[in-house]
Amino acid sequence: MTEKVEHSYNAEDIQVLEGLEAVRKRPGMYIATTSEKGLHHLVQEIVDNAIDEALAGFANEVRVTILPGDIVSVEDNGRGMPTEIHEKTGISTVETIFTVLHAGGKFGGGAYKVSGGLHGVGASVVNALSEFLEVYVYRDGGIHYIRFENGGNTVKPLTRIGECDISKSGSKIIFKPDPTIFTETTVFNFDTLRDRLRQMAFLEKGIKIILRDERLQPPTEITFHFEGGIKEYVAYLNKNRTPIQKDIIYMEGAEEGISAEIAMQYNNGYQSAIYSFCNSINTQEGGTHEEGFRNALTRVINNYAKNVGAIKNEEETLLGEDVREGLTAIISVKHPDPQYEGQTKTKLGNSEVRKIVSQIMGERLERYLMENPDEAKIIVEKAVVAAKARLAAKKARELTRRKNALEISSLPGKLADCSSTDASISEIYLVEGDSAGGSAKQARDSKYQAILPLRGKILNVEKARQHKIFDNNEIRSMITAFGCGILDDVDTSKLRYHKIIIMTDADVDGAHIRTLLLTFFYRFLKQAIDGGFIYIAQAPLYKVTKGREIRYAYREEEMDGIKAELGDRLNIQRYKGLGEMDPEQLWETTMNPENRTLVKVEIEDAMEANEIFEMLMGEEVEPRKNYIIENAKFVVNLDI
Ligand code: 28F
Repeated sequence: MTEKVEHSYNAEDIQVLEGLEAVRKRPGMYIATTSEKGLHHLVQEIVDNAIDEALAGFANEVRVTILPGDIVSVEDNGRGMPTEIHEKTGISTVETIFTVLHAGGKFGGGAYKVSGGLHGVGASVVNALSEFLEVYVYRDGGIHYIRFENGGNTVKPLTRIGECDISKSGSKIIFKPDPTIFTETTVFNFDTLRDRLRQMAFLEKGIKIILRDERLQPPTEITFHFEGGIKEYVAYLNKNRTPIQKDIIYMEGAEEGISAEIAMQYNNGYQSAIYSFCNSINTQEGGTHEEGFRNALTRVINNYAKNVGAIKNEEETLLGEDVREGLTAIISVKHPDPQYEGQTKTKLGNSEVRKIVSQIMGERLERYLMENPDEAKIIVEKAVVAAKARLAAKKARELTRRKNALEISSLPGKLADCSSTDASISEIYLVEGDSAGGSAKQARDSKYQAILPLRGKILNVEKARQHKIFDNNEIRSMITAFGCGILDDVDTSKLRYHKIIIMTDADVDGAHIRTLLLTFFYRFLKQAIDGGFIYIAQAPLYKVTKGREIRYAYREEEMDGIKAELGDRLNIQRYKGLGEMDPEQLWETTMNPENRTLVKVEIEDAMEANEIFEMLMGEEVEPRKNYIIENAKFVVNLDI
């Protein structure tokens, strides 16, 4: 129950209440979703305001604390929000910031507002979507406090509630997201907050960010503080890789109020991990800063390679993919008025940035190569070897194409195709092993279900140069069967099946094959993942029978329920592999669209996916071992 607050409501105030009411009515207009991702966006918004106070030069520490009861607290040691009362409205600045949409705006001093995932919806949206929100301002030796409830209703105007040391200043916000809005979950995920806060600390060098979790005793606390900024970020990313350069190349510059900094270091792998940011937003879809970076990198390394005679003719010119092989890089730009484009608004569109980044790179990288001939030699040699491998594979491919030029580009022999040519209803099952493949061919509905049996292990493309894959029959069969090309030439409108379903045994080998396939899709057919065409079939783990009653369990945790339902004296069969099921059962449990469960493969965070594939499938054993040890506790019933 909120006590009636006595002060005059004028037209502007009415607009204020409508503002927050509108947010509660259509939260999706202000934060992309009210799912777990949207829940964490709220924290992001408040943290961004604290980071902005640091970027303005008045704070150097941000503390985020997760409290019991799905409550979070964010505080900074900045100036503390202004506490004066607006003489006209009788409303304090603080109350305005939290009750008027987009009232936060840019702070003085020309600092950039880092905007959260949704580009700075502001503190008032967080308030509108919170069951309660409290603000403590430490300023001028006083502690000022205001509390809002049920989506931003002021319970008590800003009041001076106590004294603090004159030297202490800052803002602290405590809020509890509203469970009637965040119906999926209101539980904060420590790892999600940790990863984003670590990233912010790398991107905003010098700011100390502390994350504390008080939900369990003893509390856990982690501090991020990187004076080296994005140089330390590259070192952190390369800890899962083997650097081939002793130092990390760092370049920075600014022009027309736009600043850019780049850090890069080559490793001995074949994958590139190039991540770009604008005002601390991870521009996953790239944009003009990444284009400027790529253009300059290719230009500068080609020029240097020609000058030192590492490449002698046009044909040996290095392509972008050659100079990006094994490169880890962070590109971070600050822009006062960023334009975001793309499907998820994470592609930077400002055209002037391309030239600025390209110029900074052009000058600084060229100078670095001239001043560090040993490092330059390593970099150029790696690119030249990559180019030679590419050319050799191209010739090999042309040869194979010329050899069977007389044959039509035949579909792989092992493919049991479906009769329908309508891709939108057609499915292809990638089945592990010939026995399961055989039973899948019998089980399927051949009108729209094709089967491609895969023999043995698929090549681990993570550890191979792109062109190596053409030597692998399994991969070639899949590429031919899908019909949509690979890498940059993928055209999903040519995809012959709109469902590519991975169906492997529910054992360790099956999991390995599935991971190898996912690595192939991620590295060579990412558009098929982004387009939602890749699925994983869910085969049952157990068949439970009692008399004529049959139940299938797809996960361990379903067994208790089934046992409770059927009682004791049950016959329980543990399926070791798909081959143990007869075609009838395989159809009923795993392939029949009426009963089957398919898991769609989706990539929520491109950067996280890239790092996970590198760690799971890449050269380095140590990171994989650590990951397994760290996560072994989550593995249930591992049958070796
Ligand atoms: C826990 C989250 O939100 N910190 C903030 C400040 C400081 C000032 C400020 C904020 C209204 C529109 C200017 C103080 N003194 N942490 C935070 N710290 N907002 S939010 O001003 C907001 C004004 O823009 C501040 C002098 N100038 C600005």
